[in-house]
Amino acid sequence: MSLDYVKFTPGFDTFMPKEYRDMVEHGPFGKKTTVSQMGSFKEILEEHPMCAGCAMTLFIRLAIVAFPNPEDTITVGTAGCGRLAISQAAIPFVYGNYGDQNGVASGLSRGLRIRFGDKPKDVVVMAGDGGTADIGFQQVLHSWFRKERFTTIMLDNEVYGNTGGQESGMTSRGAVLKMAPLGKEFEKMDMVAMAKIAGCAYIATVVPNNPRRVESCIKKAVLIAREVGPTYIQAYTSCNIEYAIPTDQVMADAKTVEDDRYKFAEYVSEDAKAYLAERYGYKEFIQKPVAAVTKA
Ligand SMILES: Cc1ncc(C[n+]2csc(CCOP(=O)(O)OP(=O)(O)O)c2C)c(N)n1
Ligand code: SF4
Repeated sequence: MSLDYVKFTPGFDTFMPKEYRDMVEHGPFGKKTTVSQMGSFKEILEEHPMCAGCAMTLFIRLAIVAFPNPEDTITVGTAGCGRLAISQAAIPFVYGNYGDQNGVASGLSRGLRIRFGDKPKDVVVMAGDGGTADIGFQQVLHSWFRKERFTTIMLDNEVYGNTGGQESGMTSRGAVLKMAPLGKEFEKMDMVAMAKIAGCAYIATVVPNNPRRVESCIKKAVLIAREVGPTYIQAYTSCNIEYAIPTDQVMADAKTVEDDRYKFAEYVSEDAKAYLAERYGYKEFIQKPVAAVTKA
């Protein structure tokens, strides 16, 4: 895991498939590519088997473009739709049992720190709302309380999409789904509040409509997790199949949901602000000098 792992092995370069060649020659490894440049470089995730128009796929694609050091990043996932795309990306992906992702990521992140010392190796979990808030809930919460330094991203499509439409803890109250025909009885879980109580150093809620915002959140979350503490991003990534959203209205739906109940919100701890300012030059977090108090 470094720039070396994407180089051609001497003697084999002429035999490598075109896709691989493109990735080495025109991929984002070792460069500072941004979402604004999408279309001008070979992306780490391009082809995938997700449903046409799936907003989750767009979000995953944006998230991967936003990784600050993709050549030094390992993604961790679990059962659910998202892994179908993440596993097609040209960076390492670890797949645990359903719900194990934050336990796996804890061990991986600790091991990488022992093995590579100061050289950052970023661990990013991406899992569905069922994997994060239901089946993996205990491991997610414990990784946060233990201050494990990696990023957790919930791909919140508010349903078990991969298994055909069961309600999850993140489904809104009253929502009717194929396998919840009477409507969900309980409120959507407040995972953001839980992340705050558990001591996450950075928390954000986003929708995929604003690629630059997604990029900014992912970058901050990954950088903060390197040294300060756990970080959490909750992304509304609608399931157009289970919620019957016509594919040409997926983005309009995301905008409506954002305005209605999924507003962009960001929490950055004081330690994380100082770290981003000092280490990475984030101007918005540079402390302004306190004006001197003069006695009359
Ligand atoms: C231990 C275990 N239980 C159940 C399953 C079946 N299963 C696979 S994906 C899934 C639901 C995924 O829902 P979510 O995590 O919300 O992700 P989505 O598919 O909606 O992205 C379930 C129940 C499994 N693979 N392993
Ligand atoms: S079932 Fe839903 S979440 Fe899964 S790939 Fe299809 S649209 Fe996306």
